[in-house]
Amino acid sequence: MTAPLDIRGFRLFPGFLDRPAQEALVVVLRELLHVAPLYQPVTPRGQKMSVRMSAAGRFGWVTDRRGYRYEPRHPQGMDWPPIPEEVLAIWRTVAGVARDPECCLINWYGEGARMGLHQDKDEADFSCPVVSVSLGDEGLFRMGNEERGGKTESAWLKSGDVVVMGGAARLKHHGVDRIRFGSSTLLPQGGRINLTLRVVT
Ligand SMILES: O=C(O)CCC(=O)C(=O)O
Repeated sequence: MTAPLDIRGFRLFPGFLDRPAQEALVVVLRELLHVAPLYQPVTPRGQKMSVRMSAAGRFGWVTDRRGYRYEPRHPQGMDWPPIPEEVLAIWRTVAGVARDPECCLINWYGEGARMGLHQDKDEADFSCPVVSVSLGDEGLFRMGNEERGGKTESAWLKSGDVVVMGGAARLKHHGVDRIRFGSSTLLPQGGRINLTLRVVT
């Protein structure tokens, strides 16, 4: 494993997954999304998010008119499927903590989808990082500060890249300004999948 790039405490591992590993992960995720389909979440203020979401693990992160929270079931009522072993293996290599993730949030970005700057702070234990895995089209990832506002830096995340948001970066704002739709051949219909692995309790 080559040394990660450090941007404001965000540790970027470019090309962490090679193409065969990315393809294998897509196969596993397709099966998973068959069991726990993507849905379009709504913010507490009632705005539809542009990404579609699902999850795996003991908990999924959800948002609706009742707020942001972790839930043990998909909005359609079924249990979330288990986090695939291939995904756990990534966490165990880079996370640097003894605990395994309890949530693998799955975000799917179609053409024009984005994610505003936000903090991941619905978890109980901030000593555990959030680990992100990117697949498919490139996404422009913006990294900011713990407080709102101030300078930010951006990096294009490519298919197979992994980012560890821990330590000084754990509560820093981050988001995805846009994707380069069609920039990758991994997903035949285009689009970007991002997994974020989280310890929840
Ligand atoms: O899509 C990404 O790269 C980031 C996703 C994210 O920020 C999140 O799920 O909290």
